[in-house]
Amino acid sequence: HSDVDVVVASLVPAYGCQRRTPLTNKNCIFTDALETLSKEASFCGSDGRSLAFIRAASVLRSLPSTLTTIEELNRLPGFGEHSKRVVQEILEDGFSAEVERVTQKEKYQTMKLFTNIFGVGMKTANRWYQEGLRSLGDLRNSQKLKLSKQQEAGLQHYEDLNMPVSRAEADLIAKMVEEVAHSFLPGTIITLAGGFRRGKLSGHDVDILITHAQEGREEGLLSKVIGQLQSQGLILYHDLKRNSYHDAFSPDSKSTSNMDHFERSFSIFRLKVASHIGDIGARDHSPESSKDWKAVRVDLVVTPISQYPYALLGWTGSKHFERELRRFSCNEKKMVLNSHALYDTVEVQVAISQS
Ligand code: DGT
Ligand code: MG
Repeated sequence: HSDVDVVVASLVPAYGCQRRTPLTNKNCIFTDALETLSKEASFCGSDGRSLAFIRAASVLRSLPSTLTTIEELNRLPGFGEHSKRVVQEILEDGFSAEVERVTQKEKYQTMKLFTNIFGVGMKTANRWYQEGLRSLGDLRNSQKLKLSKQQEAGLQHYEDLNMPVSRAEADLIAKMVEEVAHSFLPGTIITLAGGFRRGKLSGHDVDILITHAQEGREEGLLSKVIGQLQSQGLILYHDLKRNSYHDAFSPDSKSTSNMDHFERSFSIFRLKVASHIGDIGARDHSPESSKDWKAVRVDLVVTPISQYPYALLGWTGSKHFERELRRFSCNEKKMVLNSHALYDTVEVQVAISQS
């Protein structure tokens, strides 16, 4: 590397959380390809390989302009041989033959279809694939398949849930939740987190944080809010998880999960949308075309105000930004960051050894 290369490389910091990333990705052609390979790797159970492709894609997302030469690529951090080869292929031919091959694979297509169902993870999708199931129709018609309530809802609302949620729809849902929450507890603070908080114009779900300035007042609120929305016919599915913070941090806890421990509802809202009358679909008189609602995935997360800053940071995303922030905290600062707290591991060790 020349001195110039070293200077340019230092402009793109190694940790994803140290980089500014523009809202519009100028390098989709490369990042789409890398993300396909990342998915394919995760479908094969290779999480390390999957992450390597995500890392490379994240570096390209942060660039202010489209990559045009191999020399520029060589100056970027975070690229393994495989990712480099894929980008090089696209620079030369306009596409990657390897990626094309992957997207044609039956297993890739099926796993992608199945893991896009709410409630279906990699393991379940893979089991269904091994059992010979290939389509949503196969799942819907299978006699012996035992679906969880969540998967049933996911399958039932598959089309809606795989349509992007607009910012206007997300605002509407946040407002609905706020109104109901205020009717039970004035002063409740409702915050739209996730991709929308990062300025994205659309997303796959709506992430909402709920807190109150007075610690403890938020307890018990969520089930009342859900109950009220349910009685108004606005909830198609919901699964309430109670707060497990104290269980997780008790000395006999076996929890090693990265998930947080807030009280939370995984739900599907029934959102009223403008009627389709007047558009092309109106000529078709099937019941679907006159449907004036849309199923939308909503996550409601309740946090005590003392943990709210960490919850807000943890729920704003992106997933990769969060992963990098935690890696940075651990490696560079010797601190642990999660959605509940930030603490110094050295001090904790000292405290434990003194106690
Ligand atoms: P989207 O919804 O696809 O447009 O994009 P995002 O960025 O809103 O992604 P999403 O909704 O999957 O997650 C938002 C953020 O919330 C993400 O950075 C990670 C965090 N998050 C989501 N689920 C969990 C969870 O179960 N536990 C923890 N700790 N964080 C989560
Ligand atoms: Mg989201």
